[in-house]
Amino acid sequence: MNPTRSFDADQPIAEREIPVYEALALDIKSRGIESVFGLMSDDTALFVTTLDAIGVRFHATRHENNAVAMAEGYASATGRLGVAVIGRGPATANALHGCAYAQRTGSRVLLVFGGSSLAHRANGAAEADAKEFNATGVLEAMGIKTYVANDASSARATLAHAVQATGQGGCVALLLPMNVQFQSIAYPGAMGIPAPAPAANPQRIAARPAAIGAAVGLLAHSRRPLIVAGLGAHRAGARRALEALADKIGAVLATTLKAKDMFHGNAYNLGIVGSYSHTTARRLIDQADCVIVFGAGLNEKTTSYGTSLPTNAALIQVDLSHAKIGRWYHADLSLIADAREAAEQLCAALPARADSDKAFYTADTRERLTRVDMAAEFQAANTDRTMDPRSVALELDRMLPASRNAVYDAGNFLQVMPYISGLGPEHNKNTVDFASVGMGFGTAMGIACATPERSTVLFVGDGGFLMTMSELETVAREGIALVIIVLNDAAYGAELHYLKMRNMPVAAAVFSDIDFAPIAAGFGFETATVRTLIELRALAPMLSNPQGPILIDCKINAAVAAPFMLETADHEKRTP
Ligand SMILES: Cc1ncc(C[n+]2csc(CCOP(=O)(O)OP(=O)(O)O)c2C)c(N)n1
Ligand SMILES: [Mg+2]
Repeated sequence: MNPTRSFDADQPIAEREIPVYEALALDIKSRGIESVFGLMSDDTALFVTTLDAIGVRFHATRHENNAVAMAEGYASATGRLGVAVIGRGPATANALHGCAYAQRTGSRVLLVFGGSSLAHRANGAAEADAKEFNATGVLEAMGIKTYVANDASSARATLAHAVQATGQGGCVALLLPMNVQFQSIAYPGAMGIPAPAPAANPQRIAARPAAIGAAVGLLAHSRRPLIVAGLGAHRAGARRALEALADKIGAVLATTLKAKDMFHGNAYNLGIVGSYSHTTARRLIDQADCVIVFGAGLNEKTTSYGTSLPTNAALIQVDLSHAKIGRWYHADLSLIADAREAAEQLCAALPARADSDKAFYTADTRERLTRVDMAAEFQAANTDRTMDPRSVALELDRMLPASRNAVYDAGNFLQVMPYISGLGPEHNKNTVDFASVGMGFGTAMGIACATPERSTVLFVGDGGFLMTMSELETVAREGIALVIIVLNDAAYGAELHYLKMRNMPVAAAVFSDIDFAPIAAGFGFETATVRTLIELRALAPMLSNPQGPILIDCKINAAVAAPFMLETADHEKRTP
């Protein structure tokens, strides 16, 4: 690469031809893409260096999975295209977990991979490439549409097609074989097609009038309706429409875990349905005589294996996807529609209801909900050297800035989620789409990069942290102001409880008590090790306005099993 060359996507480079990788970099820039995430290999080093040189910032991670997670976090926080650039062969193999995860989130991510040269396959003469790997086969098997830049003359068009395909949501892969990247082509100027912006509401599909009529008929008999909203409803921008519908029919409002805090501030907000529910919510949900579900798949986590919703209540399920209707739970009536559109249709079609027919809408319900005290939901199990994770969560909830993004890895510690309040689903990122451990750290870095104006806090177990802690270096090098809360039970807590509940020895799931703070301090983090709530409270000045990278190693009591662990074990006992 000639360092004196000026890179400008809109200027014809008439004087000579340029390598394909450079043309692709210029095209990426011309689409308004400002950041890419990755870990370079020999086949992508020139490409990412060129991207960075022309002003498309290359954020380098220390593991490929975390680069893909970072691109997904960036995409989910901005609604823009997330781009990850990953090497071929072993690097691609390293990234596959992240790819499977990102694919399941539905975020728009372009996965650019290097590829072995195609030429030697044609003439059988080129040297062997130990990194050769059937990436297309693997990625397609994972359900990821994969484009290959087969030759220099069509490479730019292939990039354009791949970017275009991300407009449908989800991940799209683009393979760039080395021999194609390094050929030269004329570059008459940028293709000038911006990356497809996500439509505010891409599919505002209305429900069939007959289905609305049937739903109105069911709701006419309901005195105590419950509205359950999932991430689909949040993505459809349905909050106001659902609140208006609730108000009209006297419904209480709840969400799935993924749509946590969607009804934050509403007087009839019950919080989360399922094992994360508080006692008051459970009691009110039990009284519901009709449940209307918007944009939620109703998996066993939401329904607590079929026990969290009253079984005798009629259930109306609203979803854009036929495949989601009745998939995991029964649906008595289905509306194939956009959540917001259907809520508005129902609101318009339903007759006004007298206050006396809104059995949930009483001063008593409102008072019970304002009196909810999460600290009274459990008996704190603090010990001399460890804290109850729920107490830690309640303390942190008070201490961390109110305007924050919370990102969660996965494990037994996820039981802290209901104790940490949030401003809405867009500020809570739960990375369990693939039930993975290890997607939290990268995602949190991507979200923090995308939204530097607000604090991003990663909640991670010690096991998930051990899997991804190489990224401490990335946070420090990139100057990402991330707060990492390690919920350290010195164990794979989820497996520990899994084994314990089945009367098996737990030794293989237990670690030594690792002190992570000095390790993070070595990377330049501000750190603390905390064993008591008093020590934790003393960190208020550090946590109330975090400026640089912070890591708090919270030693928590491994004996506290998450309610969802107990539910799974109970379900197993009930199922032959
Ligand atoms: C990639 C991956 N590996 C393994 C698992 C199985 N698994 C689920 S939870 C868990 C324990 C995670 O430990 P930690 O991060 O310390 O959280 P804890 O359960 O202790 O709260 C493991 C190993 C998984 N879900 N994903
Ligand atoms: Mg643990």
